[in-house]
Amino acid sequence: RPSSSFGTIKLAALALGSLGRLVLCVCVCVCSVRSPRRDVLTVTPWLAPIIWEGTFNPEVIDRIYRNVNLKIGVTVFAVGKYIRFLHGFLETAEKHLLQGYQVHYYVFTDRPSDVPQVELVPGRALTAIQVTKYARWQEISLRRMEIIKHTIKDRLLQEVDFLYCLDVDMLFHHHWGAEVLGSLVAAIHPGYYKVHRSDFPYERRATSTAYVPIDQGDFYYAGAMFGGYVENVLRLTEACHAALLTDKLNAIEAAWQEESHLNRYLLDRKPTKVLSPEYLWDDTKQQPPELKVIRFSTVVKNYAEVRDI
Ligand SMILES: [Mn+2]
Repeated sequence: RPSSSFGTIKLAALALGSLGRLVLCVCVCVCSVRSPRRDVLTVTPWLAPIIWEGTFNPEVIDRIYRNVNLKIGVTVFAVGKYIRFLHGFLETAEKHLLQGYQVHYYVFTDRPSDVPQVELVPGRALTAIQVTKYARWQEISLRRMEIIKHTIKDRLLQEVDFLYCLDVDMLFHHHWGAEVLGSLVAAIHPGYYKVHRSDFPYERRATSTAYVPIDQGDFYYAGAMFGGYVENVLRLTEACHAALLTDKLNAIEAAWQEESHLNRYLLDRKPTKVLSPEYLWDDTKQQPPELKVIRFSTVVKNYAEVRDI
């Protein structure tokens, strides 16, 4: 409790003269690190930080990461009607996503010529990569892991240090910075951060490779964001793609497709950093008091209309 005892120690230090000033100096150094949030969980049982507003100092973080020439890749899928979300995504990303860092967007789309012209901050780049449009949105979801995996092997291992795979039907509203950088990073799904794990929408059929028994699970992670070192994202996408293929051969589709497989994978390979729902919110939900900021959230849309590609 550094802050509560601080006043007493300060008085004692004044009374003690020069020795006291030394004590005071040590105390101030200790006091400059404040207790993190008490109203939310800020560390996982395996000691990975859970990132909430108030748990980090962006200036300290930038001093660590800014001058080491990091290259950060961001993938989005803008297939079929989802291309309409790309402009808002990019425009808000240029204001809030990893400002001051070298970010390279990789946009997977069936119509590269429709990728909007958004002015990028110097040092940032965008590459459109042609992909096939499939009839069902579930199929696109199934293909994402495969496409990311191939793209990492083809070029991203050479081009980026970190890779973050995001949904495109989202907008940035607030700082989404270098505090997200980590070895293997996932975000808690905004719908399930207060829910008991037995109520998580994991795949519950043992015949699926995404199966999670009712008494297991840490968090329910959102499929709309995963990232980390590019090598770790390669391992993740390889494992999820293999699991998706096995399920396909067995004619079973996990409850939430790639999100189910991502959750299964992260049960065995714990993320080294977990993002709170500030980093991935759902605008159809009311903002609860513990959510001090909404950094990135879904665009409210008509799912039936937009998924009918
Ligand atoms: Mn989405």
